[in-house]
Amino acid sequence: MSVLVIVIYSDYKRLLGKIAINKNANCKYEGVVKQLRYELSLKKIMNMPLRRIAHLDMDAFYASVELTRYPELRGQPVVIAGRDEHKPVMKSDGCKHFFRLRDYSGRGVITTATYEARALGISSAMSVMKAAQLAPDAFLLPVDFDIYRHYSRLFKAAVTTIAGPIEDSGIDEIYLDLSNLEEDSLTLAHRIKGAVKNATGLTCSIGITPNKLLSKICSDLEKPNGLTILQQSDIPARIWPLSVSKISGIGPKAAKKLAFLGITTIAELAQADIGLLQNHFGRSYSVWLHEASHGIDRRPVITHAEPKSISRETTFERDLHPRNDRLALSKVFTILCTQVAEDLKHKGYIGRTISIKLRFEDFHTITRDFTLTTHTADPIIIHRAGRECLRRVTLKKKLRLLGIKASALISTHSTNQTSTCLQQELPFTF
Ligand code: DCP
Ligand code: MG
Repeated sequence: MSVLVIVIYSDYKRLLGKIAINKNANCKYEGVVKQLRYELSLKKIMNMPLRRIAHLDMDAFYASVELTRYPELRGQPVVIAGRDEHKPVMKSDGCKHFFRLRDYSGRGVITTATYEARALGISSAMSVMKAAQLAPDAFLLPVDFDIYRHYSRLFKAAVTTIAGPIEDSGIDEIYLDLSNLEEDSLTLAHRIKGAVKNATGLTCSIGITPNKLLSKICSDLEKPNGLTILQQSDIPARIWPLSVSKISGIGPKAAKKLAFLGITTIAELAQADIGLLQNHFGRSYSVWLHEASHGIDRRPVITHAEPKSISRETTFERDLHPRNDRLALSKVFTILCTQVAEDLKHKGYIGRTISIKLRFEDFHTITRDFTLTTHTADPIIIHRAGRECLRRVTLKKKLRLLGIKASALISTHSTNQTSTCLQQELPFTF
């Protein structure tokens, strides 16, 4: 056995091939093969500089923000999903009346829920009506994006004071490259958590590992208020037992396809035959799947990413008919265009390609683009471009969703084009 190991270590890639050929003969060295595959992947990344990457994700973000203004709901099952009409009402005795899930009727979906509500089976993206069946007495609060954006800015600024520039990867999550900081990971994590708590009153969960892929998995392992610090060598024990769906980039469709191949855990994916994967997923995704399962991810933390597009969309309470509900539709269309224009101005961008997105009652979804001759953040020009897109769609079926997007963005800080394009009457290409 010891001789075998020496040989293997001298040329393990070739030997792995040989052992794999004998696989069907119930290879007695299966354990060694597994370990070697892992060693091989370790070797691949050993040539890379060792990094220390953190992923931070706020706990039950929208719900936790709401609890800062309604502290009397702490410890209760609370769901964030309602419309404005579900705002708490002040009663004559000075107490607030909160709505419950059983008061809701409509087609909305849940954005998030407190951990107490999750214990009752409620989760993000579940329909509110379904949640109401599970927990009719849970509290219901409407969504208020402005306050979530405010808290998002607060926690991101607080982290920056400790860890420097961040990669903004969503309203409640960021990546940090801690490689050049001197303090140990545990101390840094506690300082970051303290700064977030001071700035917002909220808790977050942090994963610290050699790369973004592993850190994203780890920030979720001990939620809420979690902290997971992991080395590459911890992968077999901590990562491999998890479901493949824990890997960001393996969505429900891919997970289902993998399950069909008998692969449900990351360990099974790590041991899967790459040829088999390629037959079902194509070459590049299979290589990525293989590397991801071995905890390999070379992506840098990008601290100055420019947004590719800015968009707004809305799902209607009931499906709207293009002709019979024309007034309501054009009102929503105007509001969306105005919101996109405001978002562009607020974030300091102007866009050149305007797109519409339509989802019909049968869930069929289409998009149409229109490219202007100059960049803009003007709601009227965005509206006209959007209407140009609409003219290219046959509108017969009822609509479920409408969206507007501005892309091909440039920053107004790097150009003085805004004033020029605002003066133009109709900057369309014909
Ligand atoms: N969100 C949403 N719709 C979804 C998922 C999330 O609107 N389907 C919103 C509400 C969440 C926020 O995005 O508060 C952040 O999403 P997360 O997935 O990080 O979920 P939470 O922060 O709510 O909970 P967790 O503690 O699991 O991170
Ligand atoms: Mg979160």
